[in-house]
Amino acid sequence: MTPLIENPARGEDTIAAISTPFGESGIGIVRMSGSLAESIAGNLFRPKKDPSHFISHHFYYGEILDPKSGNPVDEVLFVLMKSPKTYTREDMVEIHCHGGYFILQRVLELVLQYGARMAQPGEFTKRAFLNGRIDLTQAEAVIDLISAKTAASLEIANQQLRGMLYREMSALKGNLVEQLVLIEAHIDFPEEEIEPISLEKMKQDLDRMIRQIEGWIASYEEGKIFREGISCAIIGKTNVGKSSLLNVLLREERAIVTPIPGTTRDVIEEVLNILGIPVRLMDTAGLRKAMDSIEQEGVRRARERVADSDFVLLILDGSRPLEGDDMEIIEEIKGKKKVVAINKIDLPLEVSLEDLKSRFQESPVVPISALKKEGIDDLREAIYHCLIHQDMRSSPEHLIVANVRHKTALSQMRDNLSNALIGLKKGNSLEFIAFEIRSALEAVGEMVGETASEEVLNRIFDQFCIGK
Ligand SMILES: Nc1nc2c(ncn2[C@@H]2O[C@H](COP(=O)(O)OP(=O)(O)OP(=O)(O)O)[C@@H](O)[C@H]2O)c(=O)[nH]1
Ligand SMILES: [Mg+2]
Repeated sequence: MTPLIENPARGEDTIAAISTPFGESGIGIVRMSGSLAESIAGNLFRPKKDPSHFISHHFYYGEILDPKSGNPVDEVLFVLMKSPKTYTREDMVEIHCHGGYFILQRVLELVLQYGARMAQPGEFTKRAFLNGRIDLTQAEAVIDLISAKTAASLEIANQQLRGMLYREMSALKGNLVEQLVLIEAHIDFPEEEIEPISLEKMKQDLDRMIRQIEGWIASYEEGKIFREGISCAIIGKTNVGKSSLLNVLLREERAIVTPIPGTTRDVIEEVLNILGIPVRLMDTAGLRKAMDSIEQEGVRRARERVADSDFVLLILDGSRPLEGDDMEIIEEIKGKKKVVAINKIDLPLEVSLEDLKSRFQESPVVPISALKKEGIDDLREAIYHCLIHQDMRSSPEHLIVANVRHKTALSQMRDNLSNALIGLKKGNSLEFIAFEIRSALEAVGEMVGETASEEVLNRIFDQFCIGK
């Protein structure tokens, strides 16, 4: 091992952090990255069998000792990963300790004492980006991966982490550079006019790129649904089975269900996963002319939630003809995105499904029985398709944009390229066209991080946890 360094040279920037969550756990990991990582660890780690040198990417069993007292701090597994095949592309060390708060703190203190400095949030990933292992969109995908709440949001994050967005942007950049070179050649030699064929091809290429970018922008709205989830109020008059449906969807007896109209007073809120979409579902008081002040407040809150929610699940009781309260609610939520469930189909039907389907032409109408748990899968499907138009489950290779920063950059590119295309059609000066294409290229550079400002980088990496 390398000799002990008590006072390492300043400026050698080796970072360290506890990379596992705070609290007690089976294992906890202290991680370091930087040129001093190996020598710092060499002061503290005593392997069970002393190897002549540590082989990169191999685990060693041993102890962390406090070098001053010689006392053991913990029994650990140690791994050294030599640059460049590491997360940050720098030398890295991981010390796998027992996952106790004081153990990890002590090991961290020791590595800091021997020359590492505390890592900032996301600094390991920032180094991976600055050292060119990943682009900015892949760094952002790491945050999404860690915070993914459903399988679908995980899939989108993974797609981005594998570099799909980056590859599309690189291809786009290649195309734009080609156009720019052509245009600039004509700006430099104005006596040579662009041939009509080249001009036509340029227009076609721009048009194709604009359409492709527009497709990605459209995927943002749907991607956002997977990433951030969506809120949905269950509404209907009293006693139609709203609370029963909430319980069935949650697969637990969360809300009180009774045959007495006006059972639910307060709003009951739970998050559930509907085919990969995190849905914040709110059971509300039945809407009717309230009997007492508590119920009045419940109805007021129900209306408030309806107004705030992204879409509503309207429940009608199929075992009774529609009545005044139903009509009022239907009128109230006219403009709202909704799915209509006709409940209690286990009883003789008193409504016509055909009539209801023609009444709600814009929204799916699904017959269900919350009591017998019938039609619930159909309802889940209907909610999914009401929100998501392209089936992402069956096309994992279809690029989904799920980040507002990316969407903003894409909108900028689309606007620049549209201006360039219009300019070409109108016969504007080539300088103007070149300017627009250059602006689009800047937006690409900003998106993948080639030209992103320090402020943008800080904003992104500040969202990370320490140790990632
Ligand atoms: N037959 C039948 N009864 C149902 C069904 N769903 C709910 N019910 C019954 O209808 C009654 C009211 O159900 P709830 O789930 O409390 O209805 P709600 O809409 O939440 O009622 P409020 O909270 O009072 O507005 C209960 O007796 C349920 O068992 C169904 O699919 N079929
Ligand atoms: Mg209820």
